[in-house]
Amino acid sequence: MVHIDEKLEPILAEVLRRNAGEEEFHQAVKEVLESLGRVVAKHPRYANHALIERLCEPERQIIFRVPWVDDAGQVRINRGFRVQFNSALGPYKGGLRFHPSVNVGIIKFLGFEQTFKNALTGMPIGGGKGGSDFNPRDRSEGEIMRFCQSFMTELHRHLGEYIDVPAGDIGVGGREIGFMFGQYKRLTNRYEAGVLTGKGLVYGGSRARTEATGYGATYFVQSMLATKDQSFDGKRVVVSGSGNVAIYAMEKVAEFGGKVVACSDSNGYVIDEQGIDLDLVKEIKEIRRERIVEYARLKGSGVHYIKGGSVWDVACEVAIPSATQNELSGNDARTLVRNGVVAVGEGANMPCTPEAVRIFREAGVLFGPGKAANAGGVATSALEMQQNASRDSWTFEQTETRLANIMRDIHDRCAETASDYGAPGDYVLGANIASFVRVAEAMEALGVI
Ligand code: NDP
Ligand code: 2IT
Repeated sequence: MVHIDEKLEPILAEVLRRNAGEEEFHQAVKEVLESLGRVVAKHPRYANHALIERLCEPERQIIFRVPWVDDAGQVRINRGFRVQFNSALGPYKGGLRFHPSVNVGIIKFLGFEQTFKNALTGMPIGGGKGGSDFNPRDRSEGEIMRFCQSFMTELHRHLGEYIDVPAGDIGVGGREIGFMFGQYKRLTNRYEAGVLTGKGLVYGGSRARTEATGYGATYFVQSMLATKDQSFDGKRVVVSGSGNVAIYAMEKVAEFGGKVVACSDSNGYVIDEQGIDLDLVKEIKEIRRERIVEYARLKGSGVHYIKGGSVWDVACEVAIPSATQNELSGNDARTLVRNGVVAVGEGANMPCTPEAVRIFREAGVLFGPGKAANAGGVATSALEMQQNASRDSWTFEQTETRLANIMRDIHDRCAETASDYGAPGDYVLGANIASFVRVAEAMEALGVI
């Protein structure tokens, strides 16, 4: 059960009442409020001027119609969203998700989490998130382009390098960012590179942005393991998903000497005891855009494909859930603990259910929450904005070194904050408090707005 300080209970009650039915948003707010009792006890002024209430209410929510024409000439309608959550620290910043499950509650939860995540990076970026219930699966490139153009035709009036800077998320990668940047440029007649991140290298993108979230999550887990004098070397690792975050987490784990034995997509998972062949996953997912079952078909003997089921049934010492919210249940957590998991780093946003998180914490498993562990993506987006602003372009090594330092700083700040507040090793508490204090200080300074 979630325990909320009695001073904060009315705030949660109001969030539940005002955002009825938005379960993921409720879940994200509850988890943060659960951590804030200790802050308000130490610094009562943070409860003044309805600061926490304001932090739970998005500054602006935009919902719009996205009409487009499919290859058969039929008109289709989707719904577009952008939730501009908090701009105390900088322009709204956060990804766009294209997935049939998208609704305003999911975008709100992601925007709320993003506000804290972005604060943890120490960079001047506020929090926002957007997307659409458009399903890109099995759509032709022409359909994807027309959808992106229609989506941006409405969204562009709400964006700008000093206003709101989107990037990718589930279903939105380099190809989609390119189509959206092209349409933004055409509509505004401005080559405003800093309006989107995750761009291709030839038109203002940053080296290492594609790799950044997965690499960053792996750096974060490496830092957690180091606190117990452990490393990835020789460890069995399971990564869920096989998209952008999963692929580059697997790449860095292998570089650090770990062995990734399983990964998945929404249809099933593959187990390869030889270690997942990453070139093949990249070929299947980034080039052919096919299902992970192809991995088993192409590799043949020695690889198992399990349709449906849970990838968390595969025994491992490190788990990096990198698919989607609530993909790792309490039962999955029990299985992982029974199988000897020592560290879990959330590559995705809120992939572990509250029950799973409780089980990991009670079992003493090192647990890196998404807003800390996956912050490397947005941090590198902020580095992309820096390069765009200075009309510069850094080397891969330079950018990755900055990323590695940022991840180490985030890890250390979460760990120190947890210790300062009497809960050493509790990265959930550390991440929530460290990020809250940064946003709260800025909001306090800016007055009641
Ligand atoms: P991609 O679209 O590249 O990949 C998503 C992967 O997760 C795919 O393998 C997909 O399988 C699987 N997946 C998605 N939805 C579901 C679902 N409902 N059930 C089971 N599997 C699912 O997205 P990303 O890798 O960019 O994002 C993954 C996670 O990481 C998300 O939670 C995102 O918010 C988070 N994140 C992303 C960042 C980024 O920079 N891209 C930064 C920080 C966090 P399938 O193809 O079958 O749908
Ligand atoms: O969840 C996330 O942090 C992202 N999807 C990346 C956001 C960004 O602006 O790079």
